[in-house]
Amino acid sequence: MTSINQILFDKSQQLIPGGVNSPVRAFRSVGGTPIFFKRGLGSKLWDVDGKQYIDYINSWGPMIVGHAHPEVIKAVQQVAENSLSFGAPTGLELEMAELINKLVPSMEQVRLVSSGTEATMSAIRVARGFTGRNKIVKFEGCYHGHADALLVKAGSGLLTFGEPSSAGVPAEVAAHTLTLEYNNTQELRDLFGKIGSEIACVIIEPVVGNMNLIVPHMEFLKTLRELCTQHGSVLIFDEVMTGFRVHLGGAQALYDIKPDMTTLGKVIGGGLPVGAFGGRKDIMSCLAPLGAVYQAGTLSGNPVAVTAGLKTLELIQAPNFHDKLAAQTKKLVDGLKAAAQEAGVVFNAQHVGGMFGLYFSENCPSSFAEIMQSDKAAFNVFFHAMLDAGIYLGPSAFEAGFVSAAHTDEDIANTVEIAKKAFQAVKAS
Ligand code: HOZ
Repeated sequence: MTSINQILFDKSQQLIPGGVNSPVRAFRSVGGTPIFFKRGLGSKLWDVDGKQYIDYINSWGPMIVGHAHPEVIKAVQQVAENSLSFGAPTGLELEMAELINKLVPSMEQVRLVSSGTEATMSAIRVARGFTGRNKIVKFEGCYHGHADALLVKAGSGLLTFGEPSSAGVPAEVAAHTLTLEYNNTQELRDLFGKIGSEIACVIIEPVVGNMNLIVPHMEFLKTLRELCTQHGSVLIFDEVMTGFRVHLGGAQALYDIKPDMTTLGKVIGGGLPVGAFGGRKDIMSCLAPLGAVYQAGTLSGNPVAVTAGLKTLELIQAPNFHDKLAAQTKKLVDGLKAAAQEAGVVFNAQHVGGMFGLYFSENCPSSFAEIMQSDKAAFNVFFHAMLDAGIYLGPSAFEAGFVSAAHTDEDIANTVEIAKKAFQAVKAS
């Protein structure tokens, strides 16, 4: 009998390009049919056919306290009764700005938007307006949303399809985007040495989560900070993924490096659409209505979305929240490494806080070139063996994974048990 899932996917493909509203969901890299979900609770998801999964995507990061957390749901229900949107200021937005400033003090001023893409696109416009320069620098394999200027040698869904740059972006627009290798300090020095005075900004994922998980070298991050300061370029940390996840204060707190601007998304909305960008007051003052850089949004600071974010941020300020999250993620990573070793499969894994990377390679990669050398075919066998047994991982060898506070010891132990069989399937493939 055809499953409800298959019926929905077949119909969706008639009306929605590829049957999905975001390409990373399409399973194109791993093959097979994307799972259509109906319900989530804590660490678990249930698909439309009633099958249960342990979720390691967590909506790509936002569900850090688990699905349908009762306090988040209650707060959203209560605020929704006062209207879903005003298109005018609310006290909730101020509360959010104060909280962001408290948790991420480099964000002296902040503006709320509705997605990570909006946040990065707007931050770049502000950086260009502030410096009066056009050139921007990004790193190969980093993904900063789908604004034209940023879809150059990008990660995430573009990597899944082996096309790191997008059609539809005029060459003239892409020409202002310069791309360097992640963790390559010499390339950075060389570029700044040549054209430092022309660089408006450098945007970076301080821990990369869009070409699997890549950890920064400290020397690389420190040099980046120094060069931006020397040359008057704005350093933008894209903490859409890492913000409130790798540490309460984001990667900038974890590594003690202060960017000029920061972009946020995912956790800040607790599962509803919220993004934010902010930073030094002198830079943010360039924004309309104070300055000449225009940026706007009908639903920016939406009261329901902001409430979900505020409640989530309240919950993650509980004592030792991030230590526990990191410890649980470590258990998963260590368990998977041991299971792979037992099965004799070439595999490695690592985590930063509640984010993890799984690699079918000897070492943990530190650049785009290295991650491209990992064994994608082995990942695909592993992915499907895990999925069949009810473990929901990112459907691509180039995505990071996410653990939530709702993942129990039992969840981790079950996952590792299932992985033992999945690694055997890899070995036999
Ligand atoms: N960028 C996220 C994963 N790498 C998820 C957002 C999306 O593209 O759907």
